[in-house]
Amino acid sequence: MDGAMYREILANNLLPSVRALKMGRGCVFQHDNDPKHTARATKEWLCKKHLKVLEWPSQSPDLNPIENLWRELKVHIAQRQPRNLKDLEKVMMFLWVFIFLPVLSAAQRSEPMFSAVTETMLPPDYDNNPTQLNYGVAVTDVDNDGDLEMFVAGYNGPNLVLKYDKQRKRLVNIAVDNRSSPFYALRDRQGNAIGVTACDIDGDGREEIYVLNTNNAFSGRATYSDKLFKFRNGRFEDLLNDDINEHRDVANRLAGRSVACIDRKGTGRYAIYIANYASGNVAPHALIEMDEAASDLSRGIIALSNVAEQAGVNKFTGGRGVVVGPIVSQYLSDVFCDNEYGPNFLFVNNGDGTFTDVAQQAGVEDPMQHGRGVTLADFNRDGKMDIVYGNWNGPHRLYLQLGNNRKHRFKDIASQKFSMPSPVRTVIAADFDNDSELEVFFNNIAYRGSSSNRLFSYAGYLSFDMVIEPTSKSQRLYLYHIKT
Ligand SMILES: [Ca+2]
Ligand SMILES: [Ca+2]
Ligand SMILES: [Ca+2]
Ligand SMILES: [Ca+2]
Repeated sequence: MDGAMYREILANNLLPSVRALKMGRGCVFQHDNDPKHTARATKEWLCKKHLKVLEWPSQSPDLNPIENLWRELKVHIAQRQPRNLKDLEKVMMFLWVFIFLPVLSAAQRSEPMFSAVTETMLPPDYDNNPTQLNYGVAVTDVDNDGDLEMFVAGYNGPNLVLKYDKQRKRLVNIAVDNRSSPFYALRDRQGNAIGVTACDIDGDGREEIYVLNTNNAFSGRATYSDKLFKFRNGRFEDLLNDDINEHRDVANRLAGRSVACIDRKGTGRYAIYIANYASGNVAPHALIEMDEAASDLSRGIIALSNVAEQAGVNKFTGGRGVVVGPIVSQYLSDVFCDNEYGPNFLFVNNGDGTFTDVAQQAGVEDPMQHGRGVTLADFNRDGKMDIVYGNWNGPHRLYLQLGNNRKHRFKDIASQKFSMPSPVRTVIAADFDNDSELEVFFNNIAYRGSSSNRLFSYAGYLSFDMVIEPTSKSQRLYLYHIKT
């Protein structure tokens, strides 16, 4: 091709394109410093047609990414040496489908999905992001201003309440170390919290906060009670510490691992499900809720009861994970627990707030494995809730629900890669990248060496994983922003 031919191409294609696309006089034309582009005749022609040209640095490499693809194409075609036009077409089609499409989609995926924003949004410091072990988070409107905060369960330090400060564009801890703060009680340094959940237990429209404490006991009896915080008298106070509840001996002084809220009767008043870790016949699973008959809301008296026995969930096991939702029920909530040293529970709501364990019939007992993080989602969008959880250094599970209303059945469809054992803790299912397919995030901990977190896509099948970042023993909170 020479300059004249190039100008002919521009005349036949560029001007009609500018007109067809209604780009007008503001448009800027881009080409590189190839001699036929920079020839005086070409420059004059572009000037005469009033076309602005993007200035291009001399000796600069091609900046248009498509050029890389053209180069690859040339190399591959040269290797295959097509002898005629039909041959060339065949080679091009082959290259496009088997070489370039996979490369392009891989290139899109290799672009990190997350960016770290800890340094700007939650810089480590003593008050807001202290160096400590944190063991869980609940999202709730702690200060009742209509925006959500993050309540972080501090294990060897205070609990934190992280609120987004719009002026400073960062998260700040509003549970400050000051006795006059309405949030002071929430810090509860001595609790060694290992879990937290928030829901409205008395039906007044504001959520209470339940903190599961260990005080260094990991099975059986604990020396320090859990706390159930309600905003009352201008500050958060522990309901379990009220005289009436002390007399009823309702406080959970047992070692547990997970908590969840459940509106077991569909009344809008929630109960707290506590997955305790039994030692022999001490510490069955517990279910704490307001005893309406014994309470007097107008006088601020909230009597609590442990109703686990009457609800049929007071089982002894190594409780680890618990998740609540309409798993097999239409509207009411069921409960799934993945346990350690024992079969899992799938408590189906009998319709009256009592439960029957159907884990064995449903095929989700998994009795030889030790469950950890668990979550619910409808992965295949068939309207039936599916269950995904991690087993400690054992195969991870993705149970798709198959059964009908009369017979509950689940099938583990985890691929080899997905199920690969790891020292897993938390499992999250969400559409992280907004492509309307769910991803599953496995948070692994450093255990006898480092271990990467993993993120799996669910696109009809589970196949590729993506290393986010190896985690070491956590020392402060890290915050990631999902790129959009
Ligand atoms: Ca708030
Ligand atoms: Ca409430
Ligand atoms: Ca499903
Ligand atoms: Ca997605």
